[in-house]
Amino acid sequence: MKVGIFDSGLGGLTVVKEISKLFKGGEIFYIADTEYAPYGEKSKDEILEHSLSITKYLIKNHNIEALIIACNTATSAAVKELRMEFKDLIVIGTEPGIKPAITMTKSNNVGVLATSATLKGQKYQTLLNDLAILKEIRLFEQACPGLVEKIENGMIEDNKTHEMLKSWLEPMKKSGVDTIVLGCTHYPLVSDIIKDYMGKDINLIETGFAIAKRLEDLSSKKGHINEGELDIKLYYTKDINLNMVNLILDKYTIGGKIKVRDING
Ligand code: DGN
Repeated sequence: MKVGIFDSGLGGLTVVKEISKLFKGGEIFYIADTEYAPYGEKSKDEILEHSLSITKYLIKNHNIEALIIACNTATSAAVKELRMEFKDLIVIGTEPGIKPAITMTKSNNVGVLATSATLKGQKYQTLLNDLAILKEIRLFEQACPGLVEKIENGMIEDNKTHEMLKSWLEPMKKSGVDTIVLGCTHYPLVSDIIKDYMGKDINLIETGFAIAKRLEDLSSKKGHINEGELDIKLYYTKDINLNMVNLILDKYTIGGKIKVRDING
């Protein structure tokens, strides 16, 4: 099966890592939309426009049967519209990991780190309204402006990045938060810093596993034979920090062959 995946940049590779554990023998076309990154502070309409054009490109040029929106921000802005527009396509979005966080927390204090667009988005707000149980949970929502840019620029170990994270996490630490939702697919790339500051017992909820499981289930229903090597092609729309790509590939064992290329080249 041919599967398209997109994110504003490299964050979606944290999702590909999980997919490569469960989904075998398919072809993955990953678009890192670096020309328009970051999505986090853009309007819903702008994000929707980019999401539509990437999906059209993936269908026309790569004949994809499934699309994964490996980005919380784009899921929030566009998943409904993409499902309506491309009815024959399997469309899998990134769900905020609030439900698993509620199951895991013992202190009932849960942190959510995400982009401003995700936190303001209707999808996230509706989820909170639906979860009446949240009345017993203290939620610490924190937008992280600038963090995606730091990660994309390979500045994870920069002092400023540590300082930013520390200032966002401090109120959570003081209030006994024991579970944090990483509500942006880039953030697992800074999970070591978060653990250093919050302590090794902190529960960090990533969203990649749930996506991988959904792809495994839906693709098998479509007759996909789940065996053999995974073939991954990563296309970037403007430029990409190759050091960062290599760092991610070194840190994570992504099963399969990966080729990185310019979408126009
Ligand atoms: N990885 C994207 C997400 O999950 O929201 C980052 C969005 C952005 O570009 N800021």
